[in-house]
Amino acid sequence: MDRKSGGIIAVSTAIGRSGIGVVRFSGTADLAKLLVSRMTDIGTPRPRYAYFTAVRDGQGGVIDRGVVIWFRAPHSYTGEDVIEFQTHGNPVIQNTLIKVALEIGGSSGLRLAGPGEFTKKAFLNGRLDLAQAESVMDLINASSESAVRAAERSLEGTFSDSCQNLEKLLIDLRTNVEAILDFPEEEIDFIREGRIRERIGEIRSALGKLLLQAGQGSLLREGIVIALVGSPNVGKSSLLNRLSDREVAIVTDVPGTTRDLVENSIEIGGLQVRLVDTAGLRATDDIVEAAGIRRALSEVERADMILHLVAPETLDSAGELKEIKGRARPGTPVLTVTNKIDLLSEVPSGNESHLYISARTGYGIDRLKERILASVGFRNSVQGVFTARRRHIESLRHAEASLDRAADLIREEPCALDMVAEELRIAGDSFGEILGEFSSEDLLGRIFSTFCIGK
Ligand SMILES: Nc1nc2c(ncn2[C@@H]2O[C@H](COP(=O)(O)OP(=O)(O)OP(=O)(O)O)[C@@H](O)[C@H]2O)c(=O)[nH]1
Ligand SMILES: [Mg+2]
Repeated sequence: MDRKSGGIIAVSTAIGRSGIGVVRFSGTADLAKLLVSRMTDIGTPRPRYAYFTAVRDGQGGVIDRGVVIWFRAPHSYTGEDVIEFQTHGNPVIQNTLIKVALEIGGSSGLRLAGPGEFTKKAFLNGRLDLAQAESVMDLINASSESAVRAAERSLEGTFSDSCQNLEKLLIDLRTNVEAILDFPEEEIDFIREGRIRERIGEIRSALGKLLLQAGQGSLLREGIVIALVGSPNVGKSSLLNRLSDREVAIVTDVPGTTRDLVENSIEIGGLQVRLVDTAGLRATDDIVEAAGIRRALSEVERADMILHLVAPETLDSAGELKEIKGRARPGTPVLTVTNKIDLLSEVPSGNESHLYISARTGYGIDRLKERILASVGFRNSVQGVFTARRRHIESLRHAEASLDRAADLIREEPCALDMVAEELRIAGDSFGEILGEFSSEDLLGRIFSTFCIGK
């Protein structure tokens, strides 16, 4: 436990005026007792009892009246002694309360909490693993009901349990392989080798399922960014407006209307999508337009998906498409969309990577939405989705790659069992990284700095 600091304190509810506001303290039992005795009328409180009391300024004056609860270590959110001061939700009251607490406890090491510090303590004291700690913030930030449910499942430990299970299976298997290595005099028979191969296969397929769920969870949590790019006047801004159901961007028949990036967030079938409309791509001497085009191209590099818009009259769409694909991150889906199809007498049928729409009439828009979801692999129907982060997906992919190498190695003749064991170890470590069994201060810093203060 973090004994060096006496404790931390912060406002845990949203800053502003509200019916109730909570100031939370976490720290040593001594400091908790000191604060309760100087700042409340409770005397010696029973843990987890809600006391209605005056909250005092240390000189006997009353700051406010409210409910104070004391959670004794280790039965608290952080695993330390925690006090919740539930007063009226007024920043002046809360700041006064904190100022008084700091005056009383400052010499015992009480200080203001940093972002996510309560949750970091909970992690360091073993109340949560790292994946669960991350899901606390995901739960607070979730912007749809499915995202809330997914974050809740992660916090409950659904994701962590699966990771722990796979980690354990990998350790067991590696122990087996190492046992064979330790007794080289005993011939390795097919049966054992065949069994190892089988078990690698089993773990691999469980991991595949976990990756699918985690991928959905990560999409739910993070959403995607879609860039609308193409020549001037093809209807990029019109499509942005159509998908947004309102006039977000200016539309005119003057080529080069859009110059800056115009963004709007929408939801498609439960997926958060940030649409970015861009300046039409063309050679230009206009410095403002040229700056806009540079922004458009750098948006192509950032986007998770690109809609390459063309119009029936567009001449060189192949060259443009090549440039776009060259700039996009590898693996980014690029969908070509021919707009203004209402101008044609006959509508081509299109295929997986080429759709025909009319931003004006709305033709093909539903199909476009379906294609968007399919291209990024989003299926709202996957069961038991939990939130996951890119960091988790990366670790799972590492584990997957190691398992695939192990599966290849075991098929070779003669079989290098020591290398199989090593790949199994690497795969197992990937799960340890997700759960935070060994994590650098650096990683922890990065994770918790994105939290809000008071959580
Ligand atoms: N007939 C028809 N006209 C369209 C359609 N979509 C857009 N337009 C027209 O095409 C012109 C250009 O539309 P914009 O949405 O401004 O095109 P843009 O690609 O954003 O153009 P820039 O911002 O200049 O790059 C406008 O006059 C629109 O009304 C469509 O589906 N059918
Ligand atoms: Mg435009």
